Amino acid sequence: MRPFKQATGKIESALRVGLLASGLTFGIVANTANAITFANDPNLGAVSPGTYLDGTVRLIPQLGGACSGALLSTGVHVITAAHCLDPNTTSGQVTFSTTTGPVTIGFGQVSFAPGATPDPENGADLAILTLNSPAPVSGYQIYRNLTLSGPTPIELAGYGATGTGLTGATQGGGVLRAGTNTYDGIFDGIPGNPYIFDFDDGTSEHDALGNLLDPANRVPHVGTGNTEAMLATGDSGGPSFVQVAGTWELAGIHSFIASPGLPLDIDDTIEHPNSTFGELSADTRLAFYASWIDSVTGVPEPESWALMVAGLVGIGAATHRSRRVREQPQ
Ligand SMILES: [Ca+2]
Ligand SMILES: [Ca+2]
Ligand SMILES: [Ca+2]
Repeated sequence: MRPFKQATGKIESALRVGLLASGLTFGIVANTANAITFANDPNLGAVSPGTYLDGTVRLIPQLGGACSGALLSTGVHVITAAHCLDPNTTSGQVTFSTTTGPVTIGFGQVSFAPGATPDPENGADLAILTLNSPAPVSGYQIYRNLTLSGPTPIELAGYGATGTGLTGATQGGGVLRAGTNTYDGIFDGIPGNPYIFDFDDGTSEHDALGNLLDPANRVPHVGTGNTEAMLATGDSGGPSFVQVAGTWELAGIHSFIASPGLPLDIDDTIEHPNSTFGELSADTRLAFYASWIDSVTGVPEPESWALMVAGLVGIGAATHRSRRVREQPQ
């Protein structure tokens, strides 16, 4: 199947407007507690401990406010959005919701992705925190497939604000919530090409990406029903997952929201996206940054293993060859 790729053009100009205009909103995302909004019921997505979502954390940076994050498979690294942290941050705390209650663990090291800035529009919106002690729950494997083959189902989570698609984010955060959506493509206009998805109310009128994408790649998709969810402030840094052979793999880290304005957005909030139906979200695409993630966490990349095996084979061949040379009669 042809790789599904977001096109430039109309979507880019529409998002540019939203991005530039919503700079203030990014600041709010980074510095206040807000949350995932849901199609109909703001309480629909509250998650109880004891599932794979236990690896999703609440992040309290030095500057105050709140974001979200996701535990990596090493059990001592949490990945989040770079824009959640002051560039000089070197410590802070994350809190896990576990079956025995909240567990808070400090971090004393911060690694920013190459190219990361406090502005998500520059891409590379990632940072990895090294915990001072191992997490009490299991972490996530990275989804390493770089291409999408059409709208891809995701589950997204975060500790941000909540509300409904009609109201946008209206209630404060601090509770872990999760819902569903689909990655509709990748955004060419930002380095690292973040995944993009939209908040659908089931109508083609508000199917933002079904209307905005380049016609050649457009796949109308009007949502996942009552569990359709959208990012709100405080969800920044939280995870989106793609299911692979029964396992939820960590595919994206929440980066920003944008409004395409009326009539796709149900209200006129192009300068201040409010997480209503018709808005867009972007997740930093971890497959693009897998090498950097592996270099920070110390997990060898699959390619490194392949190189090591190739190296061993090469040494064996060289030894064999030299022995044959030595054994040649004089
Ligand atoms: Ca959608
Ligand atoms: Ca849609
Ligand atoms: Ca709106």
